[in-house]
Amino acid sequence: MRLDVVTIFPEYLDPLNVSLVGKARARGQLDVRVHDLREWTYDRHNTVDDTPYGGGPGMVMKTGPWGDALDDVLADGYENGSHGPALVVPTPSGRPFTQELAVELSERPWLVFTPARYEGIDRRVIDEYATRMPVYEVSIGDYVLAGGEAAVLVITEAVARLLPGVLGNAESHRDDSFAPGAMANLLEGPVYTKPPEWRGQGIPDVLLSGHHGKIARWRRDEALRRTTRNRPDLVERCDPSAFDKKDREMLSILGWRPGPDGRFGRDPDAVEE
Ligand code: 6GU
Repeated sequence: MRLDVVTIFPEYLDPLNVSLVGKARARGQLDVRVHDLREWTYDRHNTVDDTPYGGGPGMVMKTGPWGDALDDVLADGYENGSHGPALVVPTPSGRPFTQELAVELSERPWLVFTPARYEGIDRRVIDEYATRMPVYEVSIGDYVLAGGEAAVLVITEAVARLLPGVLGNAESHRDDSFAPGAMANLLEGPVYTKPPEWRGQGIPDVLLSGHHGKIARWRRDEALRRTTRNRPDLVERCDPSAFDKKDREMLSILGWRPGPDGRFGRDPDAVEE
C-alpha cells in the first residue's frame, strides 16, 4: 500500500518510522511519503493560509498550495505505478472513524492524507478532487484537535495492522473488539501474566484452572461486565441472537432486560456488580 501525507509539520509524522508501521515500511509492505506543503508556496513567507470569506475567527488554508501539492503527489504516484488513489481528509466534521472504515481503507492501494491546521482547507480543493477520486472526510472522535496530523497517525496505525502480513498472526483481527460482522462487538476483558502474585494481588483462580470452557465463559462474562460499564451503547446495539443462555444470565445480573423487540435495555436503577 502507498501512503502520502501532505502537511506543514512533516516532523509530526516521524512516529510512522516506529513500531508496527515502521516495520511494515522497512519490509516494503507500506510505501509512506511525507511531503511539506510549504514546498508548494512561492512567496517569501511561504503562506499557506488566509482570512475566511464571510468573516469569523481563524484562518483558512489556501487553494493554491494544496492544489499544486496534490497534483504533484498524485502524478508522482501514478508514475511510480500506483493506481486508484483515495483522498483522506481528517476533520472534526468528518464521518466517524470506525473499524469498518479502517477495513475499507485497508483494501485500497493508495491513500493520500491532507491533515490541515487552522480552520481547515478551502472547500473548493476537496470538491475538485472529489470529482476525480473517492474522498473520505474522517473524524477520529468527538473532541477538537489543533490539526489533523495526530488523526493521520491514528488512521494509519489502524489500517496498517490490517494489511496482509503486517501482524504476525492472520487470525488476530477476527477477535478485534470492533471487527465488522463479529457476532457481538464487546470490549475485551482484563488480561494477566506472570508473576502469579504482585503487590498482594493474585490471578483469578479460573485462569489457573486449565479448564478451557470455564476460562472462555469467564472471559465472556468479563467482556459483558466491562462493556456494560464503559460502552452500554454496544450492548444495546447488539443483535440479541449474539447472546447465548449464559450471556443472558450474566446480562440479567448486570441489569439488562430484553425489550419487546428482543434487544437488551438496561434497568435505569441497576447497580453495578
Ligand atoms: Cl480528524 N481533526 C481535528 N482537527 N480534530 C479532530 C479530528 C480530526 N477528529 C476529531 N477531532
